[in-house]
Amino acid sequence: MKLHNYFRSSSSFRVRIALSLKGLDYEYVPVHIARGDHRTGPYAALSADKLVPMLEDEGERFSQSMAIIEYLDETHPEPPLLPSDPVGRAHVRALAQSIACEIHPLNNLRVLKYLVKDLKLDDAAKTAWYRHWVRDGMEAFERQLALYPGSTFCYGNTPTLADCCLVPQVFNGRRFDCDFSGLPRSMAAFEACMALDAFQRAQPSQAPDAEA
Ligand SMILES: N[C@@H](CCC(=O)N[C@@H](CS)C(=O)NCC(=O)O)C(=O)O
Repeated sequence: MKLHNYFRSSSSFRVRIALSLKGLDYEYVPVHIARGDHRTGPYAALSADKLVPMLEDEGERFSQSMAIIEYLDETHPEPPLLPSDPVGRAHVRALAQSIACEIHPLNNLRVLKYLVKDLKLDDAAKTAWYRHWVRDGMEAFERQLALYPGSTFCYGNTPTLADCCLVPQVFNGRRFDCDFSGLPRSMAAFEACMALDAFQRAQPSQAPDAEA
């Protein structure tokens, strides 16, 4: 398996967590998206959407982190990243999507670049935009967690797809000094994840292309 990804990319980090939780070996192929290598380099010819991550396995190329994680979960079922019952799966997917679909796309690299380059927002306005959508989305995430019984991780007592999304979002938000106060369930799940080796190994600072 080959994972085309970037150390700081939160979608990439989601997949690294899933691979790490499942103990799967893979070749790490760095794509420097901050430099634009995903749009112009050899990767652009490989990737239809010109986004990372992309997983190569069994002669196929898989895009979209959530689809990749579900593919890994189906092909390598242990430990499972989705509950065994349809109700649990729907809740976990909803939690994961509230980060992957409601927060992350608003703060993606190309969106931030568009705000600055085309709409002429200054750095302070761009950062305000970023922090606003992280805070707004995380408050919604916290309200959603409060609907479920107390648990160690986002949903239940083992990490799921929801935790694979939460942890990178917190890492990313911290780079922009986002406010994560008053989110007890979310942050307790984050801490529980970070107490596990699998999450530690997957974090950006441990990646082969990590930069200070
Ligand atoms: N929904 C996609 C998002 C992929 C994505 O946007 N990746 C970012 C890095 S986290 C990227 O490649 N950004 C490059 C850009 O915005 O030009 C997924 O979950 O994989």
